[in-house]
Amino acid sequence: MLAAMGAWLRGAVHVALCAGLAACGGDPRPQNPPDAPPAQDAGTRDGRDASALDRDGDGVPDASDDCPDVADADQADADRDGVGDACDPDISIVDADGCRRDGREVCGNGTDDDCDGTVDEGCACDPGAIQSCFPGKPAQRHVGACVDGQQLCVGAPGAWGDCGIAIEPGPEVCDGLDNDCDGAADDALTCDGSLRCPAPGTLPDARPFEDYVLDGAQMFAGAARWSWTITGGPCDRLFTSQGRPTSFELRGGDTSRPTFRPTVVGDYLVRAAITTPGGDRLGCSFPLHVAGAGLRVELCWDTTGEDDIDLHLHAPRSTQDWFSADDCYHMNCKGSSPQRIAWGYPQSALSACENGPDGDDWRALGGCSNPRLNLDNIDTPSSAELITLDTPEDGATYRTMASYFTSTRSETPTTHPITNVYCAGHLVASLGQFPDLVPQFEQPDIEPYGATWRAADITTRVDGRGVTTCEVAALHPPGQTTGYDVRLGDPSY
Ligand SMILES: [Ca+2]
Ligand SMILES: [Ca+2]
Ligand SMILES: [Ca+2]
Ligand SMILES: [Ca+2]
Repeated sequence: MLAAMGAWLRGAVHVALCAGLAACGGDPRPQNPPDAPPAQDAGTRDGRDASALDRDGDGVPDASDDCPDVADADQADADRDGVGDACDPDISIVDADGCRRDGREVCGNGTDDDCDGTVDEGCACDPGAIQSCFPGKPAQRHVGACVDGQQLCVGAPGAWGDCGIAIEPGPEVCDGLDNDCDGAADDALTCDGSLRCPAPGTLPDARPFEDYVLDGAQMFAGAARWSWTITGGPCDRLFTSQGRPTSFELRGGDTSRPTFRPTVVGDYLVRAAITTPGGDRLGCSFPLHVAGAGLRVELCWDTTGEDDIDLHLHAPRSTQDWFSADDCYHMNCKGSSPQRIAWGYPQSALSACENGPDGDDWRALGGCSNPRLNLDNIDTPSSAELITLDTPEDGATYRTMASYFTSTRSETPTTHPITNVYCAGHLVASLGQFPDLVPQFEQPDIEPYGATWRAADITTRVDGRGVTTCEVAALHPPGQTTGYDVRLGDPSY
């Protein structure tokens, strides 16, 4: 999947480059090369002097600009053919590291095109959007052990934040991998082959609610002490920062064969630290993908275990109030719920849910409902809430909402919820993360519910192979273009 995303992103780079150049695939030569005789008519229809025109605004008049449609104030022309480097098809726009010679950062590609160490800086984005990114040199992206991270769009107007949980190029070490991402594994080293770390994309995917054994013996066969750590998505990072348990389990983290058991899909980063009896310290870092079709919405908050916040997902083509049959929530969407929603979606195979909470109830129902509330914080304290819809419709829009039900704290309690949207196993949006916290999300004891946060409208597209992609539109207070739509005691859609 990472490879597929890489191909997609490389495609995006190409499109963006073409959009940025005057004549991708056409004749890039300037209309008036610098050595051409002056045009007969130097005037324009509005009477201005054509010699003063400067279409790309780089300070060099078009008549003498070696790239009149691409800003290149320095007029660099390495091969001296009269066509500036910035638009010359004879010269690659990028150097050997993949860095752009014109110093331009191309937006929306998750690549550090200008090689200044930050990715897509100065680019507009929708707050809460997530994109794959790579903080190393562009030529190292998707090469060897290098793996993309993710960056979150924050603030208003939005700007891309740090590119987190990527695997960046590092010094070459004996591990069977290409650590410096130059295309050759263990190059310039003499290795005995005792350490073999998994290359990106070579491990089978994990699945929610299923045990996944990480086999250290495949990496290092000798006697050793082991220590494993796994970094998960936004909710797990929130829980970890607060010293709370994560949504996933890692059993036997000090053995050579630990078991990982995730609840939510997405990209995880696994690290194994190995200490040999002689005191040598070895290590492997690699991505592990937890796969899952369709749409998943996850909700967590910073006071989990003390406050009961409930996740809701609304049926498409309906504006019925929340807490109705058109709302998937704890009263009708769990295996053990007293009522059962009927949105007309087929059940998924039992294996998709029977190993999670309410397993006996799902088995009694003969399958996993769609959508379903897989995780309810009231049953699984200290975890996130999760709604799964394996079979979303093509072109349907689902609204997600968080409702502050109750708190064990005595004062008017405030909390900070995060809503994450995953499509086809990939995190595509995360709303409410620091520093864009949801304000005034509190429980002032308004019956029958306190604050409600309508987080996003998610429109799903399902292609001919059944693969879901999503467009996530964050919701704002009525009549506003920024901020969070938080209301008190209001069940309306
Ligand atoms: Ca940059
Ligand atoms: Ca870029
Ligand atoms: Ca190498
Ligand atoms: Ca290596």
